[in-house]
Amino acid sequence: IDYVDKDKPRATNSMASKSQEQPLVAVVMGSDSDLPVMQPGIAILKKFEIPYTVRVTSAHRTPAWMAEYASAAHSNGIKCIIAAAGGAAHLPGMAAAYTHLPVIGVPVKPTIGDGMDSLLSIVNMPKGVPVGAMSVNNSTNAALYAARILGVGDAGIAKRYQQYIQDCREEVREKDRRLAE
Ligand code: RP5
Repeated sequence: IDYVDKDKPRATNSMASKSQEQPLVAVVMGSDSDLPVMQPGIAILKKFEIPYTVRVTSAHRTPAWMAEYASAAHSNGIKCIIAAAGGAAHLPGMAAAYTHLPVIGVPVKPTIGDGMDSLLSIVNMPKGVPVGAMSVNNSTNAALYAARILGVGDAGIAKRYQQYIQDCREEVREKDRRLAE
């Protein structure tokens, strides 16, 4: 069976600059049109030196492929899934239904509306199938949350996160100092 959606090409490695090592985070998207929203999060994964992969696994257009990918994620070495989708954003919830791995949802703002439909589609899960839900288009926080999860068992990632916190604090203090001048 060919699970690849021929009308919607997968995000290629060159588009997403896939890391070379065994991926620990899978960034899955409902469409390659979600990729621009996910780029800030991908930049965070790179900054924290977290190996990742980026794939298009649509819950609606390629349901069998989506199920296959989420089902195999754990045995393929993935530790955490970041799932982005817009509109009727079922991908994070469906991915969570097929894996016990933590799934972090990123609601993508659709072309129509403000993204509340995407947010509610992700956050309003039935009891028993938890999905972490970030704010609309906030792939940065999704990646940071993935780093927090992975940092529990990886001293290097934890250390880089602590440095990130320090850098953020210093950045804000610097802004404050400039305003006070
Ligand atoms: C969702 O539909 C995708 O996650 C995307 O946000 C939205 C629109 O997809 P395209 O029509 O741009 O492929 O499934």
